[in-house]
Amino acid sequence: MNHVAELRLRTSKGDLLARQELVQWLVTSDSLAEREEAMRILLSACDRDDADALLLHAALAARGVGRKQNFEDAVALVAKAAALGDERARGQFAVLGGKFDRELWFRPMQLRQHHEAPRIFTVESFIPPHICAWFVEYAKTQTLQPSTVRDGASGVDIISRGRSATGVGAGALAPDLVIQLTNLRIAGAVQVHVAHQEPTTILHYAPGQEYQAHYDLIRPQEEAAAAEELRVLGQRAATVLVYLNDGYEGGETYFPHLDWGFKGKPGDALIFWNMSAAGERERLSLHAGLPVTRGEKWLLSKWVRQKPVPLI
Ligand SMILES: O=C(O)CCC(=O)C(=O)O
Repeated sequence: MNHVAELRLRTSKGDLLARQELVQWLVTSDSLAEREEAMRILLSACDRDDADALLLHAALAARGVGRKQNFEDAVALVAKAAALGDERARGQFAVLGGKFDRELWFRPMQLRQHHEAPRIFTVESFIPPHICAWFVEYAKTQTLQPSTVRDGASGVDIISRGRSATGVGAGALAPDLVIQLTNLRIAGAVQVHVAHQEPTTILHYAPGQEYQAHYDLIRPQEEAAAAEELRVLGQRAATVLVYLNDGYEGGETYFPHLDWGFKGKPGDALIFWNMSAAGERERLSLHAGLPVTRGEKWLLSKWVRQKPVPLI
């Protein structure tokens, strides 16, 4: 039995987790009939006051997946889930200020350029501190996993001493409107459609933890192992880092070839292009998260691909 057939069966037996996953698979299907089926299943669960369904619907409304994009609808769906007593929804609703604040999420941003090759920019107050706090709280409610790096020879993600932070991911259809709106703001900053984004990662560095100098792009010697990935997704064209807290020492993001580093205030963003505008690898994009020497560092990390990334 294929995965979707199995999810259908489990859903028919009342498995709510399977239903959420089934909706995600069907809503991203190439088949119109399956996308319509997804929305029928989801809307009927929303009508039954199912908070999980309402939060997933809110994420789809924000992304414009399976339905028309509408941010006011998205907030209304979160409000309904919050009124039902769902804790995650209450948290999202509170942090959103109970409304869709277009001024906050889509306000113009000032990119300050620091380097030409690679193109490196910073944005002050990219998101406000209370949204940063939301991300940190979100991560704290999840089980932080050891971060991984790509093994150049096999192309497989492995745990490495060179990347000692832990982290938690949130996929493209994460039922969290704050994450969805932040992704759209990131898309605005890099001027690349949100569909090109890899999942959001929230990284946590304890004292002594670091991310040693590395490239986010796939290097020539890794191309063979990553051939299929390159064909489907292209390179990691850009990296966006949003600093989520302060009060720690060390932990600067540092570019050794440029002898330049940045450590943002909570809500500041660092944007750098691993690929040049002409589509060449940026050799000087080598960068590191220097060891944290005191306190803890929380960071939102987003990689933006040259091609759209499957939603699930
Ligand atoms: O922690 C940092 O400042 C750097 C993170 C990083 O290099 C990455 O996520 O690619």
